Amino acid sequence: MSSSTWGYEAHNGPDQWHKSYPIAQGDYQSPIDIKTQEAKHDESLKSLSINYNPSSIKSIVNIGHSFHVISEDTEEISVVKAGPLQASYRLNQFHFHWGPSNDFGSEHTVDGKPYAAELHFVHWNSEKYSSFAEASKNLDGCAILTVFLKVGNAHSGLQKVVEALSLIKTKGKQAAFTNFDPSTLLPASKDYWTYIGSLTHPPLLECVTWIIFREPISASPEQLNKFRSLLSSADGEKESLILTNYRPPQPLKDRQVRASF
Ligand code: B30
Ligand code: ZN
Repeated sequence: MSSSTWGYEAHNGPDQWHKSYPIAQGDYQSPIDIKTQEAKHDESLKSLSINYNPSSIKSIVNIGHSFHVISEDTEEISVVKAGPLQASYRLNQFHFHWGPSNDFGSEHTVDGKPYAAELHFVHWNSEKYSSFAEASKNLDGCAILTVFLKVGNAHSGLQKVVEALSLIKTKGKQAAFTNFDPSTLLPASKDYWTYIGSLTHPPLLECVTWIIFREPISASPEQLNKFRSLLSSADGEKESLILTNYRPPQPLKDRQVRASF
């Protein structure tokens, strides 16, 4: 399997990735199942400082296995710091993971239970490194804020994202997506679990401080269904839908999940 052909199907999916990316079987892989009774409350965990700036959000792009909403490094940056973090981490993009139905599709699970989908706000340590690519080669390089999506009422912030999907139906398509406030997608409670892990798809680098909000946000079945209307094929190619793009939980090994609450 060459680096450009990994995916989420049986022949190139998560169970095959280790052949091209041996780190897939490493000691710090993500996602994991969060066993709530084994997570240890840590008094020293501070509350998070999230400073998202709507003017840092610039575009939305179909990358074939998912779509990204891109935050650009201008003078108006979006950052997260404090909590378990020792530096300020800059927002690079956010994206979602989903499954073939709304019954499952999250990457992390809680006490063995999946959510319908999972949102990742991807940040990199801009105090120590000069790009996401450089940061991702280091254990303290990345911080990913994670929000679970459960089936329920439609979400007004998510609706703006969902409505933009019709502009990027095929792989490689990009559209302007501006003046969106990412913090509208955060839950009310900022209680979180945290642990050290990896990017959840190739290159699977072990660079991530994961920060996972306990409280999910709601999304309607119609909003979730729209994720599965995107195509993994480019214009002019045989049409194929992005029906699933989650990696299942990996062994916790010698790691501890800490809780802020
Ligand atoms: S995740 O949040 O752990 N699912 C990457 C970033 C975040 C995650 C997984 C992977 C990543 O950066 N991968 C390598 C480069 N990317 C470009 C990118 O900007 O972010 C290529 C890609 O997907 O195919 Cu994502
Ligand atoms: Zn992700």
